[in-house]
Amino acid sequence: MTIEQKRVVSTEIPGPLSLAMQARRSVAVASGVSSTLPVFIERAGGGILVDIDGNQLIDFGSGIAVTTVGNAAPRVVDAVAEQVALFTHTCFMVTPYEGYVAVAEALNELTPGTHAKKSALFNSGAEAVENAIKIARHFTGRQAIITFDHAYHGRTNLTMALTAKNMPYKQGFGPFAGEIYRVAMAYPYRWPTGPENCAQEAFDAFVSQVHAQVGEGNTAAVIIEPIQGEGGFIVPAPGFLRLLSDWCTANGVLLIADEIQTGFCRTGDWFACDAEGVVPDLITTAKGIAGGLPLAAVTGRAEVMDAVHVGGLGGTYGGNPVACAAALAAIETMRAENLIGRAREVEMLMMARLHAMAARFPQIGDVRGRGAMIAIELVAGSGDDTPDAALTGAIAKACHSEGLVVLTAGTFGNVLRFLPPLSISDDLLSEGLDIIEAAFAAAVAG
Ligand code: PLZ
Repeated sequence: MTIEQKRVVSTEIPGPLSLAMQARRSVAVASGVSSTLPVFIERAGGGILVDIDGNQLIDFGSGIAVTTVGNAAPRVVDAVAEQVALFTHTCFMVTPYEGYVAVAEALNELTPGTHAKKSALFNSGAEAVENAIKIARHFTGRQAIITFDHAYHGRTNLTMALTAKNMPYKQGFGPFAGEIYRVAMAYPYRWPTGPENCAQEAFDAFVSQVHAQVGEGNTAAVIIEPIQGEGGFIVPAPGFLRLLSDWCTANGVLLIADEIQTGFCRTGDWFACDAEGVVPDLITTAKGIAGGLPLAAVTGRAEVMDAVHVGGLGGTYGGNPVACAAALAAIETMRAENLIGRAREVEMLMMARLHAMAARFPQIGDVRGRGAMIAIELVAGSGDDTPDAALTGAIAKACHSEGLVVLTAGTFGNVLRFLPPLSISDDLLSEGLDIIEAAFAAAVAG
């Protein structure tokens, strides 16, 4: 069923049917699980989400960077239907099937580097990160893991420990896993001596901190998002990833790139590391890999992946056949529709508009990101970079009531981030940007 690619706001948002459903939900669903915008969705595709009140919302979220190929993308729908009718599950650890192997082959081919690689499949991003750490510790015989300010790696115990932000992710959930050490991120916009010094100074601080507080010889891995996601789409200063990668190689430390949010065409490359020519030892993927079905992976140097004893990795559902069929169809869609090229077009369109807005509104302190992973950081303005979370929330809310789904992010809650599906039209993109601009004009005038 095709959805007309048009925004329709025919009720208040949320509408009466969504409000009634929300009342039902609040009785049945644990309140710790929250929703950015409680409109209940009935259908979705292209760049549109259709709610149960018949409103058609423009999607600048992709379910947090998941539906890169679009919601209910035709190839994904067909592949899932076919697989689900054949068999739904055997458990790869009991009796295997081809789809899992084919996804591993695709990952080994598409991820950065031409060396021999192997993959293992899991269900969620957090589970992939957990397994990457298990593998890194096993291979190196070392325990310490270095993570960064503003990092996000998940909500399980080990990944909470890796994640930087307390509220809402960690508050009251400790104690956290040990042997995790946090260092400063090369965050150009907020680097004290200016963006031009950021890469080298952040790297120097990293080197001395690891040496003094951890010991290179105790360090199993450095884990980094090549563009930080939940932390606010922080693009590390150019050269920082390369410096880290070289240091890791020189010290027998593994570099783990968490490409769960950045991977699979999102940033205008297959993977965000590609833009800097950095080749990580291990890479974690999820989200965009399977067009909305739950699938995640660890891919890495064959000798690292094979260091773990037989039976040491696994899980009941990891690499479920339906999710694997979806992933193969999503990857085929990315190739056939040149979604790398499409992400770059989205970047050009969004960047031009957002830079123009930043010239108009001093509260837009920074415009950053790559491909269809773009954000603006909101501050007090006119030379004052104090984060403005209240303005960020107000603009997000104004966009929501106009039928545009936008997400916020950032350690200080002052980042508006845009993650449209790559199936969105230019018209919807432009209309979404018009809504954002109008929301700014109204908020800063008021
Ligand atoms: N690593 C880089 O972005 C998930 C989290 C939303 P899971 N990001 C969205 C929320 O509030 O829970 C993410 C990520 C990076 C790991 C993860 C974790 O992936 O599939 O949510 O476990």
